Amino acid sequence: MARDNPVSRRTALKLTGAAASTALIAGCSSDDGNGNGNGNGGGASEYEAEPEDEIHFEATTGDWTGIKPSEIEGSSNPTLILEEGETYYIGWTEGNNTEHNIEIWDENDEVVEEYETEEVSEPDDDQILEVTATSDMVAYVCDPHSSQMHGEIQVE
Ligand SMILES: [Cu+2]
Repeated sequence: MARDNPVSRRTALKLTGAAASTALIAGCSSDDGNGNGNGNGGGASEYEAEPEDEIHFEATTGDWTGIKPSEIEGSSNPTLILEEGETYYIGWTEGNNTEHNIEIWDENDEVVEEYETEEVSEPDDDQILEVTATSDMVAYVCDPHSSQMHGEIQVE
């Protein structure tokens, strides 16, 4: 028993060290994100949409960059706050000659209803989804670039 104590204390110290450096890293990145309300030098990092809003993005492969409304102009993957049962027009109107689409996902990364578009390199009106907000919606995503072009949806 007496022999075990130093070992477990050392293990505990090691774990504490790892946890401490993780906390440091997390602290740094959250500072970057919160410095002036957004991390990207653009518009707001979240947007409480009005019913019937047209919410347009540029598909850049690296992210969804907000075009309109003006609150999200330049924002990278801004969080969209929607009201349950209200309708919004969400999509992309500019691209970078790479194939993109837009889909609305639930928490299991499944498309909600049929809120998805064809993959195209030049956006047209078909890349705007008419979305009636439901509580299972959690993200708007480009399927081929779902790790980068991935914005959060909150339905209230
Ligand atoms: Cu894409």
